[in-house]
Amino acid sequence: MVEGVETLLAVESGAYPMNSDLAVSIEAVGGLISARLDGGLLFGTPVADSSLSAGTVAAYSWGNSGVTFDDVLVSDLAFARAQCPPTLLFADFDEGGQDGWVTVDEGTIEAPSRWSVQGGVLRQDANIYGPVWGAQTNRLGTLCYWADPAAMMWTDYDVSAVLNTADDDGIGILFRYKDPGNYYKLELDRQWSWRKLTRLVDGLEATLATETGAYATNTDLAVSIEAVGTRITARLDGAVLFGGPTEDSTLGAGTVAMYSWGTAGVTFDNVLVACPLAHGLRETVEKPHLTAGPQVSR
Ligand SMILES: [Ca+2]
Ligand SMILES: [Ca+2]
Repeated sequence: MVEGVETLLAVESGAYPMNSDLAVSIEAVGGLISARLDGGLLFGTPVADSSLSAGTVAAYSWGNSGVTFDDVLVSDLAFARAQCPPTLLFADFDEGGQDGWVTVDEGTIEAPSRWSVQGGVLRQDANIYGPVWGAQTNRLGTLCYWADPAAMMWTDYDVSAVLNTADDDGIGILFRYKDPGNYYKLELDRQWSWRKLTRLVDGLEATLATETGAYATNTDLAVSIEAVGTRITARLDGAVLFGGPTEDSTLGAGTVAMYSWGTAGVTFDNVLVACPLAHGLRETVEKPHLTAGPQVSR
């Protein structure tokens, strides 16, 4: 609401359970707003808006006779993110084309890749893959990495992006990418129904975590990875994958890349790389103290 004029910034369908404690949080950092309900990111992505830059908080009700608010907590994220700027990279591909992004083709079948920026998203439209059809490990796909030299020094960060495909093969995000032989990869595969966290060091692949599970086609998928020290936490639509964080100390720094394996037609949007919240504060922000409050009447 600016000067009494309302603008809709984001909307999605979804109800809330009645007579239940709801953990609602909003993170406002610079021009990015992240809203969460019970820890899950709403709208699939942080929302960009810079109209209002300062102000207090308020509790709100519309047509609710009997709603309670408790444990209101406002934390200073400028303090939490003091180790580095809050936003290292935000790419919405709405302007500037593919500037700064460099592609690497690993696979040789149905190559080359076809990366482009069209309609406000980064696209990859070739079915490029390798080394053989049906490969479950040592996959050779295609990647597009953020080639800023400063990004090669990034150590601890959250990377998130919105992925969408009508195909059913490998899609994902690479992080702490140093060169084509050294990086971490989170890959999701619908056809074979798995998610994998792998490590490539001097060209040798190791699987760090795996679980079964597909992904929805023609649907915006919120994929994120938090890499802090040796702890790696991957999320799909806000839900933590692999049952919790994975520990690995091999690769300490590097940039991010978007990834495709045998997927003809995948889009990437709203790539956000930000400093992770200070350890402990994330728990505080995402899971406010859920005390047993009075029952809410309707
Ligand atoms: Ca966009
Ligand atoms: Ca395919």
